[in-house]
Amino acid sequence: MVADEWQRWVVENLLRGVEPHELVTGLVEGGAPRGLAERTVFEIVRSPGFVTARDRDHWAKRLAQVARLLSTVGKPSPLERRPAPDAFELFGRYWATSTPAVFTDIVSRWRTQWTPQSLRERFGGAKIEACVGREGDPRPDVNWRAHRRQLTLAEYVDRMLAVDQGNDLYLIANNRNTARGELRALWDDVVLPSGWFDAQRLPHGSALWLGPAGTVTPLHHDTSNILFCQVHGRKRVVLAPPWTEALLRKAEGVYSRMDVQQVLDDDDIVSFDLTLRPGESLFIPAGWWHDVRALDASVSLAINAFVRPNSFGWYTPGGVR
Ligand SMILES: O=C(O)CCC(=O)C(=O)O
Repeated sequence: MVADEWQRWVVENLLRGVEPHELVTGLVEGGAPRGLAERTVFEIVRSPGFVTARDRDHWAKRLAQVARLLSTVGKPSPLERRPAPDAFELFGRYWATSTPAVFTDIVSRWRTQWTPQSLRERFGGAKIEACVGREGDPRPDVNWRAHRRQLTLAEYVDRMLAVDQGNDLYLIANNRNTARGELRALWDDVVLPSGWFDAQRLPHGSALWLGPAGTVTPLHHDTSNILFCQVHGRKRVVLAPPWTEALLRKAEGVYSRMDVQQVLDDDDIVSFDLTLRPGESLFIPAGWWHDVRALDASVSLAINAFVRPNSFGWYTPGGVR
């Protein structure tokens, strides 16, 4: 056999579809005696390892073609901003086609429009969990457990309002505050379109996001569809479809190591760059990549307790080894 790097060269070219006899010629031109070159290519082509790798490679290429087809044929038209559809249209037109959209009239139906101050007034004494000390950590969302602190909502809101701009403290989904008994009364305010959600599961199937201007949740995907309700302040959201190859290549866990600016600058990547204003709700289908930055002090409620089966925990392209 020739040196390892030449063997890899043979395998890579075979997988690209180059004919074995051309590879023999290539090895000979690279200095290998013809007999050795022929034996090397012949043994690689017949080896069980290569046969398995070729099968896997075919499968990956087929899936890559599906992704490419979706990226081109399935290029979404501009993101829709519209009043909330009925449940039939939500599930048929947006959910079933993995299409994000902004619904403009959901939060306005709530009995109270939450602000950080009004939450403090009503629930100031409630014990909550938040993440603090995030700025010293390059990956605070991955390492969120290390940043957990118990404090009262009043303490948290005071700290948050003392900050003009920053990503140091943030009350995030993983803090799981919506199911806390002391905050249960929040649910009395929330009025949702009929037939979309299972009311029983709302407290556990939702997440309160509360933080100053400047919080950043980097590019990631969820493993369920969510309705992201922006209650107070604005957030900038960049969205890209699950089948975006460049993001998939850099997937790690539920995150992608690709920089959001690169996504926006790359003309081959379909993306939406939107400002979610107070009162607007963004439907984010499972798997859609999103990067979220608060432009103002912000209160958001993300809900995934839909009436349809909505748990796709198996969807972890960034976990594939
Ligand atoms: O608001 C944020 O910072 C992030 C929200 C988000 O990414 C989510 O709910 O999945």
